[in-house]
Amino acid sequence: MAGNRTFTMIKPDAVAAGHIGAILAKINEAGFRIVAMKLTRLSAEKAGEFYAVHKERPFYGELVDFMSSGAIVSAILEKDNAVEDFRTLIGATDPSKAAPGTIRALFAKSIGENAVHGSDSDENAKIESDFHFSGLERF
Ligand code: 3AN
Repeated sequence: MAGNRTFTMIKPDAVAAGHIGAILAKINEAGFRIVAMKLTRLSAEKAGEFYAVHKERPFYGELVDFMSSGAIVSAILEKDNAVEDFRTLIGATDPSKAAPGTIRALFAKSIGENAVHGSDSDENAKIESDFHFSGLERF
């Protein structure tokens, strides 16, 4: 059975461009409830740990530099079928291939600076949520 929580980050490009409010509005309109949320910044070390699964990919260094380059919004979101439905809402990794109206089609600059993160499985949603939030920060 699909889980009902996913984890997201509004990435430094979208925060710097002033898109936090518009992206949160899309998330709420799509029926997600915000369980936890904060404005924060990842150190290079923490960004490297978060994206450790991509360590062997050629873009790993660029990804870590970018994700630690400025403030992000991290959040846990709740809805039936959360992981899959949120990935549909954000669109393809490459914004030029993202469906019209998706968050990445609307707000992302490039495949590297693509506005938002969304967990790719229930297992990773739990790991990523636990990386960013304690139990006391969830409502
Ligand atoms: P998604 O975020 O859609 O799950 P992944 O897991 O393939 O995509 O990639 C994780 C992150 O790595 C992406 N959100 C993006 O920021 C970055 N990334 C993926 N592919 C590239 C690439 N070819 N060049 C630069 N950065 C990339």
